[in-house]
Amino acid sequence: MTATNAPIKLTRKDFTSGLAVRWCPGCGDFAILSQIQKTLPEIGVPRENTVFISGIGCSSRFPYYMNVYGIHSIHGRALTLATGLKVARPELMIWVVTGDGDALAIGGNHFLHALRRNIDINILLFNNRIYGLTKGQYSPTSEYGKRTKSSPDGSIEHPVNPIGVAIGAETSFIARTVDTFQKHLSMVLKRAAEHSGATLVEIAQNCRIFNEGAWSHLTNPDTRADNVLFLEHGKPMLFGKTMEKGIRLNGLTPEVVNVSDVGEENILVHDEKADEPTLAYLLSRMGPPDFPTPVGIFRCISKPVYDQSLMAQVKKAQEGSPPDLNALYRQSESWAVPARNVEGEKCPCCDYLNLPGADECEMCLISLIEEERPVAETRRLIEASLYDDTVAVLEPADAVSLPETATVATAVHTMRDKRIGSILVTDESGRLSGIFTERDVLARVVAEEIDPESHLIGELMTRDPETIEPENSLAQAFHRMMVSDLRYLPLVDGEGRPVSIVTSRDLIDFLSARIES
Ligand SMILES: Cc1ncc(C[n+]2csc(CCOP(=O)(O)OP(=O)(O)O)c2C)c(N)n1
Ligand code: SF4
Repeated sequence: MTATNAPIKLTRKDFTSGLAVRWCPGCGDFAILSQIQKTLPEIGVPRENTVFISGIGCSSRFPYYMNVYGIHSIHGRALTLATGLKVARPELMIWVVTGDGDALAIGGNHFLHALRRNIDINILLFNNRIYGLTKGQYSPTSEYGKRTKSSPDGSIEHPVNPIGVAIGAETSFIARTVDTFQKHLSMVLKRAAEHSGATLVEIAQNCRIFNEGAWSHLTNPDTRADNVLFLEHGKPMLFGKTMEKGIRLNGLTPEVVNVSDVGEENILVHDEKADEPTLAYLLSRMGPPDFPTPVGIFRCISKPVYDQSLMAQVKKAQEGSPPDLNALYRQSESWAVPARNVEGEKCPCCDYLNLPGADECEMCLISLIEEERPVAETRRLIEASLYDDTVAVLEPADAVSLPETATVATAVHTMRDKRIGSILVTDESGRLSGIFTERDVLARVVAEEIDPESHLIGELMTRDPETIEPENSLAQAFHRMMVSDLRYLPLVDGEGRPVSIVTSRDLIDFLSARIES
């Protein structure tokens, strides 16, 4: 809780930014926004001490609509900003607005740690069980088998239960409410605001467009009484139109019973302050089809708050005598790094000056052992050549080119007669427009049974192939061929006209000649 009282009475309007709200008509986010704006004046923290921080998603647009400080941050990271801000400015009341994707997929790690650390922030998890902003992919809370754009055959992932995760992280305040349960939502918000430590409020939110009806069992007026269990501290867990049903514990298994059959004294009584989270966990697992879905405060316990403990440690450290940093640096775990000097091992390959006695170059990892020097020297020469020499040293064969209008038959005959594996293809201005290789002959002409006399190479060639220019280095030629898995690399002049062709054979011959010499 942040204990600063507002000097003047604020209203909902004071918390409304006036920016046009960009959610789809009927989106559950509207109801939540409206209720938060109505409830904040009752919570009574001044606007200048209130901050809303969000990640990315439809729900994360929330800070724009609030007339308080706000940060629309990056995907999954709202909790990291909130943590930093709370530690730096403990007097602020921080609300984090996050979606089920934002908090539980990309931000799952931060979610867990913010909760377990018990940082005094309030996390509002808008759970619509879908990625809304990115147009309807399944999320970590989508049900098994859910068909979406990213799971067309049905999701094969088991959904995560945010309340269960929060219990596992020993969260000190955990609640669930529903976007359209206005009074309930307001009550839960106030309780969260009062609480000292991390609070998680899961809000069942309807995404009108991509997951309409995900929570209709809770909101449909005809079925709601049978499907919702309102948790109240110290009260029996009753539900149904006339509160005729209840939850009883049979060993460690909850069951739905008729109150008239078992008597109200046998109905489980809710205890949000229980030391043991076991019952809260059992509740978190309840839901359709066998159980009503509990809403309300699952857990509200007291435990040390991270930011307060941290501040106490900082204060204590500041009160003590100033630390001797020099002594800290020089305690037994420190060691001296000898200065590099001419007696170090100079790498024959890259010239890096290694520490004396090094077996291997720290920079290029080549062996520095005497007997292995010739290998290192060869490698150095080859590397130097790759970077210093241009492709001209390969003396590549002159380009054999044909116009796009030549037939496939002509190209194949030319390749056979000249014993070459590729033809460079030119457009009407004589510039390189494509390449036709033996691979095209096999994969297109032979495999697809194309008539070579009636088809032109312009139809079958690879258009706009990767090229190289005479002044480019051998290393560039190697790189391009490797990355694009090429065996032929046309060499073109400054105008884009074919000059010659570099083949993988040329490069292999060059390398082997260098190694031999
Ligand atoms: C690093 C990164 N990855 C992915 C995205 C795409 N992206 C934006 S919002 C979102 C999920 C939104 O879903 P949710 O958090 O449930 O919010 P909703 O839109 O449903 O309110 C994704 C995957 C992104 N913006 N940034
Ligand atoms: S896509 Fe869904 S969650 Fe997003 S604004 Fe529209 S209805 Fe709301």
